[in-house]
Amino acid sequence: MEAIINDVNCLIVDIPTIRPHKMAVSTMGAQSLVIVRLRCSDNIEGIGEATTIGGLNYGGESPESIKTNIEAYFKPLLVGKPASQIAGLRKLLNSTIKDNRFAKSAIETALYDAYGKRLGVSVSDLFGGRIHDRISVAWTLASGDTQADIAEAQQMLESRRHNIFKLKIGMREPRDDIKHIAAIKNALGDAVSIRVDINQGWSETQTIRHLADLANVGVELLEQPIHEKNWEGMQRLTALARLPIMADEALKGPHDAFRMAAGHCANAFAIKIEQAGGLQNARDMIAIAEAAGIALYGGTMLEGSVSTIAAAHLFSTIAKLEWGTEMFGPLLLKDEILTTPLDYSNFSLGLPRGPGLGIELDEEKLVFYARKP
Ligand code: MUC
Ligand code: MG
Repeated sequence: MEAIINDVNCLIVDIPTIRPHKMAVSTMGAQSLVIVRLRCSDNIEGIGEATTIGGLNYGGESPESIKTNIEAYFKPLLVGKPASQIAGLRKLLNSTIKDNRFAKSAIETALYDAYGKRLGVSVSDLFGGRIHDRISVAWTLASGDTQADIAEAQQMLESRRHNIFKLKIGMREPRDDIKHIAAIKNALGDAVSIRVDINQGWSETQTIRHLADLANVGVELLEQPIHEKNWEGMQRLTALARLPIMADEALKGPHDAFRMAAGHCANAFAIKIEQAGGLQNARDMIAIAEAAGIALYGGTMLEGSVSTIAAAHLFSTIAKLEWGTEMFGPLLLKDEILTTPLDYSNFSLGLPRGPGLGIELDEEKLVFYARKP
């Protein structure tokens, strides 16, 4: 008998970060994960996650709005529907609910998790099967202090956790940022790859002025330096061919990916399942990038373990992730909400083998960190 969706529940879980995470958009001291639990008539539960950065600092959806919208608008559409008809449910949600990409991603993740558990296969199997058992994972240095960043990076290298570092810049004067990057690169040497993310903090002219400096101090990739709507500026920066330019905030789904690819507005795409509106949209964006010869990077919204591993399942099925991934979100949090933490070792994240997402929520931790009304 066909499994039916019986219930959809949402929980906001607030977990402190291991240190303040400073970005041009906001400084984060805690992360709020919206955990979605989708109960089906065959007793299978699918789990998903929607997580934003700094409440409304990064985009139009906040943890609170995601929970409210799922409960008020998504749930009535989903309850009573066949749980395995994911394409049909996606069509229903997209035709009834505008935007809300993060909420849609959480629901779609939960549907794939439940479907995988039902069939006894992993989410990566549902996307064609994994090509990689492990994916490389960068770490973001964003303490705001150069010496603290160096010490943190050295610790990551010694423990063989990360050797690729993304630096968050754009809060200081550009010349101070360049000194900050140079000091970190000099201290760490050639064993590491350094990229920078400006989170739209610079103007196009500022970026043009400092492209050569960034390249000279060893930056390998420049992420979203200018405003997300300034696609022509991204196109001009890419055409300068001084540094590979990666689009992040500009990419809010397959339409953006297509238009950015057609306009030669980036050399690389940061693919984020939540920004994309879900796993399938992210897969479509990947296909567009592959067809256009645009390099791929697995991006994060500093998500917890559920969304992180969902994205990792998808990324494991991609033939070439030229710039690796930054699926380190759970490591930025002081505590883990899974019974078995994700496997971070040897500069990479290992994919679990179990059905669905292959993870299990720790109920006690959820109760402990759940936001109280
Ligand atoms: C972003 O803009 O890429 C990803 C890593 C990190 O530190 O911040 C995020 C968001
Ligand atoms: Mg970014």
